[in-house]
Amino acid sequence: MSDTLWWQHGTIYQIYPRSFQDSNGDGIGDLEGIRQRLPYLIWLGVDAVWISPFYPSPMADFGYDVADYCDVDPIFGTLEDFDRLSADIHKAGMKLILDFVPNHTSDRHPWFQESRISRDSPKRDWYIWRDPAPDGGPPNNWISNFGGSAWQFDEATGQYYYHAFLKEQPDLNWRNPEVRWAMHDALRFWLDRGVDGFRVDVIWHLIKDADLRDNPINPAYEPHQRELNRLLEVHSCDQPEVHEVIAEMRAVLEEYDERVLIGEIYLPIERLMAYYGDDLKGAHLPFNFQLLQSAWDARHIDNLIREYETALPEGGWPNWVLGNHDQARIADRLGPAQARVAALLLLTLRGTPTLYYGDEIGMVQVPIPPERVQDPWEKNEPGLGFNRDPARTPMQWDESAHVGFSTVEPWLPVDHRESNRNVAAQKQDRSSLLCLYKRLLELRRERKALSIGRYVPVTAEGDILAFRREHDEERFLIVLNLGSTTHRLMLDEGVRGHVVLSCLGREAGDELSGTIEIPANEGLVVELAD
Ligand code: TEU
Ligand code: CA
Repeated sequence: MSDTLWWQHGTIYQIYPRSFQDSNGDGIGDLEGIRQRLPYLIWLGVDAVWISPFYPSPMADFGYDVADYCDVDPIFGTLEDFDRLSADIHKAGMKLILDFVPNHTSDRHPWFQESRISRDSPKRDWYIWRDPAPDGGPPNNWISNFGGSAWQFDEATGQYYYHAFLKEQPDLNWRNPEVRWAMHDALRFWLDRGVDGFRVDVIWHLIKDADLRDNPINPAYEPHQRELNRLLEVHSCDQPEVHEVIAEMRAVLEEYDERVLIGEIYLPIERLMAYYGDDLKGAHLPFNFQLLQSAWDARHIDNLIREYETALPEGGWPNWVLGNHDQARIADRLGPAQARVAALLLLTLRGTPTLYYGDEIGMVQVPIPPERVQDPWEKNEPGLGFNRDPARTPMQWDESAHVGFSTVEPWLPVDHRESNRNVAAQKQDRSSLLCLYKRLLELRRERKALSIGRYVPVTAEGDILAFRREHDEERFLIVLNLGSTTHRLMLDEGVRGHVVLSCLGREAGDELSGTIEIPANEGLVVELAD
């Protein structure tokens, strides 16, 4: 497909490396484990692998607290392991995307160690240090994403430093050009080693208000919400100057061929679009988390697809995400029947799909006993349902004691509740969710209309969501029933087609015209005839 780039027509698969495959029997996944499982990803038919952070880290936030941007944590292996993995990924014709965490470092990073020594340290201004307020308290009212003040007092120099996440994750000062240059060098380190792109962690956080003004109170705050929501994040993120910083990062990638810059951004559609940048010089793909955050309602989702498509800047490439390591598992949220509908939706929408490991076998939230909680957010704001561990449990390869993930008890519990919720069982069963994913990925590769074709909205009612995808002579109608009763959809006069793929196993080749019945939980890919 030479008219589009790999990150436009391809599918991205996210691996949380602690939980994909353990190769050395310590109960924690590693790079060599990922390499051993590549045949699975090739069989499945994804095009690119994004690996969550594996850099040296004290693991206060499981790798999102980086102590060295240019190495591999011994838990995950070595740089040699990385090179082997990268070589095998590329040999298979796949691409490799790394997770880049530029907003903050670990408090053990040598830069921060040096920064905290004295107020005159050459690295002092690499972080965000401020004097206490007149009453001795924190410099402003900003709240950490994981609860509590976002400021930590440091006895040694009598100042506070800012941390949008844990106190073990001090924020870098991206207004300082030295910080930018150092981080650009880290990008080049991996680009030179052959990585094909980056998913940039909390990219909308990089620049804060120059005067660090207080955030306004959120009048809609309710006590069951995270503490962060007490305030509106008006001054602590999404500042206009961030776009210049992103354009500079993008320019570093442009020194190389066909690399991709993906931004992790939790913002409403209209603010998200700014992250494509002026003249599309920002992120290639500002992550679109709409499906993760919306009620599973056909009318609602229809609206948000239209809204998103309409809001895209000219030439901006869309993308869709169904799950990640911070969110509850999609199959848990929707149940097994709608998880199939969701798969069909993700892989037929216009735009690059990102798939979270395990979602293709319908992994659900795994209960975590209190004594095994790992997530620092749950430890900081316990009992409110924020624990991210249930969506980060070991990949379920088979039915053995440690689900084929490890030879020992893994770092998080494994799920044994369903005997067919694993790769081995679902590979054998043509009606499984895994086989549906595989078939969808195959179809998407075969039929250009489904990957790069136009999106054309179709009017439908009730629980039915419908749209068309078109490219040259190829035309598909996608019809999904997001509800639990049968609905009818009237095809326009003269329109006919045949079923290519069905969530409920309806015969491929079935001819359709006139009024079609769509049972509960059905999803159809219909090829239209002219
Ligand atoms: O997540 C950023 C982020 O905003 C989430 O923590 C979000 O607040 C939460 O999941 C609710 O939607 C990124 C990483 O993906 C996450 O794992 C890290 O903990 C965080 O940044 C800090 O690096
Ligand atoms: Ca291991």
